[in-house]
Amino acid sequence: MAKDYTQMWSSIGLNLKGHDGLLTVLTEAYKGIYLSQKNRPKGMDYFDFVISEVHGLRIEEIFEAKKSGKKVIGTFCVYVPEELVLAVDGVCIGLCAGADVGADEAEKYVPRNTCALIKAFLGFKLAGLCPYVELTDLIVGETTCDGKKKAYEIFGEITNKVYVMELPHKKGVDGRSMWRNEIKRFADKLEELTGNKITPEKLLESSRIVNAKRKALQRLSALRAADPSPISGLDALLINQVSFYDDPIRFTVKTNELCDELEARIKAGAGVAAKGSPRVLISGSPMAIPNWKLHAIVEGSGATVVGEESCVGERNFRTLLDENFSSVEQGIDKLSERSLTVDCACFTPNTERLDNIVEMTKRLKAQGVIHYALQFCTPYMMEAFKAKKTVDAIGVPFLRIETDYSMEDMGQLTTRVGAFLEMMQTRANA
Ligand code: BJ8
Repeated sequence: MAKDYTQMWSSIGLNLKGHDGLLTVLTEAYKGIYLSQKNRPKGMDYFDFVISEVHGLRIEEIFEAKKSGKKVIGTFCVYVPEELVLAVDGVCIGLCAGADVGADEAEKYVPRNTCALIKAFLGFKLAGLCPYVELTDLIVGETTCDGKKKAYEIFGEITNKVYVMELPHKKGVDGRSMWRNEIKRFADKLEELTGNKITPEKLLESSRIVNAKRKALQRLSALRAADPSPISGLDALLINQVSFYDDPIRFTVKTNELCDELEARIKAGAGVAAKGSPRVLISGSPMAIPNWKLHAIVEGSGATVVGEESCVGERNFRTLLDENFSSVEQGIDKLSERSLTVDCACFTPNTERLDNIVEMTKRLKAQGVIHYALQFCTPYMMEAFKAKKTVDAIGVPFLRIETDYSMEDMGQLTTRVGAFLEMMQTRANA
């Protein structure tokens, strides 16, 4: 980090010693996993910079935004519409955490057998290590999986700023109408919090900003279909992770610039691996920053990850919002319709996800699918059964992995992934 931010971190009550330790570990991990990659696009310099300033410059920017009267809204789920936050001039920040931090503290509140993502967001707060949580004015939870639902009650007691949206678990008429009401209630809540009225013009403007971000991510995703892929899965994952907390307009510009470079690479036949290298699709639970574990194993074993069927991946940007509305009420209808196209395993039935796995496997020319579930993530662990059946039916090899954020199983996972890639190649060459 270029600047000394100690004063800023201290003013928001971070645990300075623990925070220094965290940044040291993160910097080392980033060097080892990211900066050691060969043949990276030049456009990744921006994302490297963002990571190097993840608790520095970006926090300073958010501080400045707060000073100018803006409110900061933290979210944990792609069902929560960012458009509404931007329409009240708010700053929207994803708060999911992807590192094994503060688990001992978290386990004083939640059972050991809780998924790592939940333990990490509780752990980061309890250990005083997350500047984003400290800067939020409102933290938005949602009734998705049972673990999150109950964890938000605890998080609410700890932070006093949790607001929960009730997400249905079926997409029938009643579910749709309930979710539409919830989005309206959230819009009212944001207006009350910020004192800003949502107008059709503001909602349209914010919809264009978020749609432009989605389009840039769609473009990046499409380019990964090239053989060889012009970008590593690790770098693409990082960009998706950064999309949850960077300034959306700047992020879109930088992602599009990177895509221009990737298009030139494809034209020149250049990529991150040799043409014909093994290609893998990863499908399942979201990988919050800095969870790079599985991608690092797969790419360290000689394959390229060509897509993420995940919320930190296509589930987040697959569908654009229909901007054809002229009133706030119509806009809310569109927001609710769009978000219900997201195929989270918390829904039943959830056949769209199976269709999307097949579509992505074919479009991205993946020769194998690795199903990734965080340990104790019941929705995705359960859905792995149907995912396997679906992928088996199209004759593509399938590997099911359940893991957490610890490094203890790295050796075992590397062996399993290595054997899977060998089998995948044998089949591809048959
Ligand atoms: S739309 S995937 S972001 S809920 S990993 S906490 S599901 S036990 S994160 Fe998610 Fe929204 Fe669905 Fe996406 Fe629970 Fe599983 Fe933990 Fe999870």
